[in-house]
Amino acid sequence: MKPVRALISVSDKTGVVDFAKSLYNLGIEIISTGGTARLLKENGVPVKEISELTEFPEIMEGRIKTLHPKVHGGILSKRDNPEHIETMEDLGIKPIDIVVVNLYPFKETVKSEKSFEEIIENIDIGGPTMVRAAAKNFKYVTIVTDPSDYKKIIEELEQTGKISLKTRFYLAKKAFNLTAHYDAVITDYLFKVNENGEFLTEPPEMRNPLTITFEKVQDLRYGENPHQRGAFYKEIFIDEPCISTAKKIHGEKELSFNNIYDIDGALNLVLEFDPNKEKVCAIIKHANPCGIAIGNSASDAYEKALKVDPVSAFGGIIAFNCPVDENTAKLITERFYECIIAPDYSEEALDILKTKKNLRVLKLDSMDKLINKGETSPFDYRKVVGGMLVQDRDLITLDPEKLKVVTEREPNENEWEDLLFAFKVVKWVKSNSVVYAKDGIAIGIGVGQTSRVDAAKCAAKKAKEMGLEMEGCVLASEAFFPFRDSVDEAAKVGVKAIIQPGGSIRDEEVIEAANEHNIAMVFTGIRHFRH
Ligand code: 93A
Repeated sequence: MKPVRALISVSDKTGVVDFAKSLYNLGIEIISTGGTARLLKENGVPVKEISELTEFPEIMEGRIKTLHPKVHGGILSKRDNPEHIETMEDLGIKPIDIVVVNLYPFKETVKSEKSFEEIIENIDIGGPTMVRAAAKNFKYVTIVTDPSDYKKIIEELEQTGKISLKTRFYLAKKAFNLTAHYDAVITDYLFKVNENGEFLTEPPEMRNPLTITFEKVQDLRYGENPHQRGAFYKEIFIDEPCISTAKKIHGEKELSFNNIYDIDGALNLVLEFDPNKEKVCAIIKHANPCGIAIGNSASDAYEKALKVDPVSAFGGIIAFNCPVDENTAKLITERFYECIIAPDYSEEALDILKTKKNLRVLKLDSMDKLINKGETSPFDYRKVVGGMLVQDRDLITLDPEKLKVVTEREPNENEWEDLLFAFKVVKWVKSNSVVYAKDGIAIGIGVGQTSRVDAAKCAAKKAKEMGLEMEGCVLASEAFFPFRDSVDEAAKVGVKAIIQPGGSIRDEEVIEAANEHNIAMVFTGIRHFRH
């Protein structure tokens, strides 16, 4: 059927004037609400005000504009149902064939930090009601919610004089997608604030369904492998320093699925360290560090991190918790890396990094949030086939007061520093993991082994191969030692202090081993499995 009447009510007014003009030129009557009607009239499009159709004024500051049986009857009626036709004739309801609506900008209002009252006012009621009604009645009605569809609609009308059922069904699906997402965003926000609109400091409830909303940032060339599709979504209300808040300031190639995953691993790691206290550089491969060190400058930290495993560093991701200067940039461009991420770059550093066409340079925008411990993404999701595991993120940090020395020997001051550094590092290494550290450098990193003792052996083997001096180093283990074997291995390579959660049924045997080797051992009481 040829459409005769369109109702246009849009907050995002992009392209609406041309669209309405074209509809009008095709002989379609235009009905519109306050602001939309005004804009169309100003641009010479003949428009009927909604109040003319409803014979009822827009009231309560526009809260009630289209919530009227003459609007909803016009949208929801079955055009071939005699009873509906009779009701329409009796009550003077006119059919509305095309509904063009997009909603109050709720998300944008939250993000622009407006008052709570204004945010609540931007919960659209009349808009979603029309969108859902029109989408439900797709058999007869066309619902247009996305300005990027305007062109397609006009083309179809010009070519065929009507909108096909196929197009109407496609648009109806988009419409329900919009209202479902819109309500999810409102729910996400409301569960993050209290009744006065202040953000909660605790993570929200794990509700069913989950109330966290995401929006697509970009489609990716492919997923983890070329035969898998991939896309990157960001959480809508999160602003902490993370890959989704980082800005790419150089690099021709798009970030890949694996790049984004690795950058996330890198960030988790370097953001453990307060940039006001220590400068840290981490080099990441397959989401695990192959080098990390504290330095007295960015370049010092980088050079020390690189020493740990320059072979694995090839094609890796480098992350800093501090600004990158010219000297550091020079050193970095001597080798091949995929991406670099840091809170800032000096102008000179950026010029140097830009000479590498394919090096993606990312800048973290919200380091202040880290320092102030601002809004954080509450959950960690792990997909399993047919379901999803959800847990709180592992954001716990060590309380130095609660650390317990369980051996005869106490760590000395340097060892303490290395122990705390190593335990922060091991937290972000895939389990089973063991990290050896000396003078602020993770000299041996044992990654993702199926036994702890193998993690200890691998890390030591690598450190030796790289010619790194292990005598006097410390060891961190992300979970307890089930047996004394790892302690015996540690003793062989010159470990003088160990940090681990404790809590094994064989803790006594493990402590005895440490005492035998005159190794100091600290229990943290906190485990950091990372699968
Ligand atoms: O305040 S509402 O919830 N009540 C309504 O009856 C209503 N009808 C349309 N919001 C309502 N709308 C929304 O107004 C639309 O969804 C659209 O986003 C906006 C367009 O208003 P205007 O034409 O005055 O700019």
